[in-house]
Amino acid sequence: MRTQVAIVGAGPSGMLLSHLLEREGVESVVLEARSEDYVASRVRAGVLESSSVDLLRQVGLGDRLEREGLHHGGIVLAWPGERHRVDFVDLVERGVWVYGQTELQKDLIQARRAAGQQVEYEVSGTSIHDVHTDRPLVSFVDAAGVAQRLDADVVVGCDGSHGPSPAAVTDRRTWGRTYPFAWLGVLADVEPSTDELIYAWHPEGFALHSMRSETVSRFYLQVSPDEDLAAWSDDRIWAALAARLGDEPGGWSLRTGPIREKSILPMRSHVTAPLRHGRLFLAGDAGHVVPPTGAKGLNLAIADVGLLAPALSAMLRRGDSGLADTYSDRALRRVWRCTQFSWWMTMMLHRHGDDFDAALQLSQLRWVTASRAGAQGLAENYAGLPLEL
Ligand code: RFL
Ligand code: PHB
Repeated sequence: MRTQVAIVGAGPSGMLLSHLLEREGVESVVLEARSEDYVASRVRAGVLESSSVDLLRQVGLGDRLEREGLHHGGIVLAWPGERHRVDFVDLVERGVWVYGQTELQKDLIQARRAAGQQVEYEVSGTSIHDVHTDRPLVSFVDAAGVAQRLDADVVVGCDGSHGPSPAAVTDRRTWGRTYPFAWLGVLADVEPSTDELIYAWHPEGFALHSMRSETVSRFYLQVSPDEDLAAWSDDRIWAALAARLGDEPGGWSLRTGPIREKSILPMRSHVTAPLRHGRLFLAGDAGHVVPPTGAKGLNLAIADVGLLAPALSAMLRRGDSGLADTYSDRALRRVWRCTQFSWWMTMMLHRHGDDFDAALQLSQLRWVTASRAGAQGLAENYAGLPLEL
């Protein structure tokens, strides 16, 4: 097989890149290790920044998002006895959209299918070769078990943090942090008990109340990284959520309902640089991972491919490699901003250390909610910065 851009990974970064390239008149083939059903039903992120939504709208992917997505003008920060709204629209004149990554993934799959895009699902043995020549290639075994070879002008690794492409950047430098806690994620068929997301600090650990629709709620609880999921019955989950989110007789109360899915997610920060090695480029989680507290991972994946698609188009259609040469530096500026913000939100909200750390966290929460300057910093980062920083 031969194409202009070989894309490894059909998650949001790979599928959106393929969509953007087609609009630029550049052909691609997408290779994916999992099945289409698996990719379309993975429960993951839920929050889109306004710049992500602007990009999706501009390229014809905003219709269902605008119909079914929930526009939120702020978030609530809570700790025992206190609840404060951070009003993004007032502070930075933009909000965010709650729209599940699953839904965006379905929109991407549908748009690529309508365009006749070649996506090879259930491939194995993906291996990237010759990235220092102008004819790089990807070898793989297709779903029928036949060995294949895809020749391309450029290969883009959109294969997440466990795929083969990050390791193919042999001169890379990496930075990382593994946090001493994890999230227990819960999806429940119950009407949300709040209009906006609640991020709660609590002596027993962080809790987050998010949502997917008017009938589906999403929750997270801070747990230990080696937590046994079997130790968390539905009753224990609801009791912990009620306590940490601040359910009080006569005050705010948590609605409960059937739990559809629960899983444990490790939390880490990780950055790889550069995001280019010869004719191999990295985008999305293949280049960087953030803890989910700042709701940035999916947005960074969207921003990366928003920078990469015009760069590849200029390189492959006009022989102008200027934007491709600066892609890594431009993308990494935003990656480090979001890495710092995600680390900061994580360290402010999760229980760790001793009572001194807890007192510092509470002081910071009070400042961020009482001072306009403090709140504005959070709002500007959470609601999203412009594509180019
Ligand atoms: P993905 O989505 O991991 O897709 C990579 C794809 O590559 C495939 N692959 C291979 N394909 C071919 N050959 C191989 N050898 C391959 N190896 C792997 C994989 O099967 C997969 O389909 O990366 P991408 O596209 O870069 O997208 C990144 C986002 O998925 C991720 O950053 C977000 O989900 C992170 N995240 C959140 N981000 C936000 O912006 N807002 C949020 O609210 C938010 N919440 C979350 C999150 C991530 C979570 N989890 C589970 C990690 C909440 C959670 C719980
Ligand atoms: C989600 O709804 O899955 C979600 C929302 C906000 C976060 C992380 C995850 O910070």
